[in-house]
Amino acid sequence: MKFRGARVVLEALKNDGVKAIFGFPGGAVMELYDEVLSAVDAGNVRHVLCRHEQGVAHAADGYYRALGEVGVGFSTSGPGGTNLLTGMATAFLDSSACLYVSGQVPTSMMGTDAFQEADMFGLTLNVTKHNYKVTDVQKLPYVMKEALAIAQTGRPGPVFIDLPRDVQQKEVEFDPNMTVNVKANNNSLDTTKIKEAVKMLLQAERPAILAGGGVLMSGAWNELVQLAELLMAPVSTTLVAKGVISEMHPLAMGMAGFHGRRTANFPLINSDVLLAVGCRFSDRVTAWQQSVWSKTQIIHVDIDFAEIEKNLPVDMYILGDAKKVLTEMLNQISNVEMNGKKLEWSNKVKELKEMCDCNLEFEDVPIKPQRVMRELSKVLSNYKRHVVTTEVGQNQIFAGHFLKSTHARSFLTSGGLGTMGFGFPAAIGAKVAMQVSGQPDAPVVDVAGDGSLMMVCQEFATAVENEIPVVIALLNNRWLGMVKQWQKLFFGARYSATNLGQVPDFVKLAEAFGAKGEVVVRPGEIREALERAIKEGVPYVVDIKTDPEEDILPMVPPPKGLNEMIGGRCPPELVERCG
Ligand SMILES: Cc1ncc(C[n+]2csc(CCOP(=O)(O)OP(=O)(O)O)c2C)c(N)n1
Ligand SMILES: [Mg+2]
Repeated sequence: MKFRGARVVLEALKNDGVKAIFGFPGGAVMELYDEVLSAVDAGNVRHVLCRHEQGVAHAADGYYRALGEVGVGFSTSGPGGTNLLTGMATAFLDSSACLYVSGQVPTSMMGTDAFQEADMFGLTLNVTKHNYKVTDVQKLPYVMKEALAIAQTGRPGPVFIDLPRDVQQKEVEFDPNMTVNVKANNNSLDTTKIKEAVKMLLQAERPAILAGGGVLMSGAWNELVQLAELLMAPVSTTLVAKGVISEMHPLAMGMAGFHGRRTANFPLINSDVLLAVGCRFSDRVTAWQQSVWSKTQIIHVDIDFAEIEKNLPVDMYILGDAKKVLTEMLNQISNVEMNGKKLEWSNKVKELKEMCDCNLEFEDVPIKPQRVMRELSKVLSNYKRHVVTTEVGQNQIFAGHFLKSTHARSFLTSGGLGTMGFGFPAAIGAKVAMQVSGQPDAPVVDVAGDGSLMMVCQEFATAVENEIPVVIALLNNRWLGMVKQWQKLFFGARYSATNLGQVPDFVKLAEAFGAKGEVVVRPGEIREALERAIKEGVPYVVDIKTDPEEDILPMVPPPKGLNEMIGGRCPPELVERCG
């Protein structure tokens, strides 16, 4: 069939099963948006008009993270494209499969500093897995197919297409069954190495597992839990992988890293064999002293060879998709005898976990953020499927520590780039994902900070207008709390530019957009307010006045290692045992 370029984009998306597009139009995508209208009218796809292209980018990312299907975002050229960049970098650092398409000035005008011309190809080079500038419509069908495949094959990542206006207008033959050849390094597994790794883990006295985002992306969470149970190995997760093992599971130790839990860090550096799956040993996880990791023999499983020993030396690596590798490990596990001492270790870490499951029933006013997480966990435990997103700052780390995530793809956060303003649009994307996949009643809650929410509060309009009932659990401390915490701890409490002063009345703000909200000042009111917000079925902000003096601790102070955490409310016997 012959189509104009703009239609080819929509046809290729339909062909790939894409059910939603997030976008914001403009002069350079007039044809593309003309085709969006036809596709929407034909019932092929839903289009969500966001109110800022950063919102577009994060919403597409949130959609992917919640559903595991490619997130798609459209923008116009120039400022539309540059507004996407932060979201693209966010998706890139957390390996989200997204496809972003921007319009571009006509090919005849490229390089003339034409109106709304920005070199998006150049600008996106370093924040995408792959990018294209399509100047010949004949190439567009293949590019569309290949771009979708690259985003979703192997280690996922965002792909960008720069699409000049005349390429959208010209016609080309489109064959929906055209095949593309995208190679991923997940084809042949090194079974000998896997056998050896299984042997090491079975013979270990103190095995441990560190699970990263790769476990989510490959859908390997069941295999992970099965392996952990067979090995009696505690599982710590990175921040983005929260939920790959239910945090109610006795072997789930929580979020690791320099802002992580003592109980999650302890097994990483005190195990004799550590299996790290789908993680990249980012500086957030390793902290600043790598030598403390040298006591353990590390087996690193990753799909991306570039991650092997990029950040931390390892003793063995296995290249491959996490699900395939873990499945093969499970196949081989009966071959070797188990080291009997495992039970002792397993009981010890379980004991630590229980010790660390501290009382969060704070009655204080202003409210302690820990109490909010406790109440939110309780409310969400009534819903088998739910999604929590976070902004960035203390709100994110309080959620990382104290929210009990119970299933995969239920905790979406900007781990790599740490982008304030991610949570709200990502929640919108996640809720759309729930809606288009037949789970419209799954609650989606953004754990927000006041500073972060102000960066993207125009998206209330998106949520209201498109009937996307997300809930914002706002930890309103009137500060850029995390930066303030660092100033308190490491800069002699010299608070430079972190007091937000007069923050808006967030309930009125929500109401101005047609959303709803309420203020919560007492801990006893949190749960009912959250329940009301979820049941209301409209975008809803629960504006919780929290204590600006409550820091999120423990943490590793720079330039220390994971064994030197400071602060926190952990019981002294736990501190003594974990360090
Ligand atoms: C876009 C962006 N700008 C600046 C920062 C640096 N930063 C990290 S946390 C933080 C404070 C966030 O404040 P708020 O959203 O109120 O969250 P809180 O820490 O108070 O919970 C800042 C400014 C960032 N992460 N992202
Ligand atoms: Mg704040």
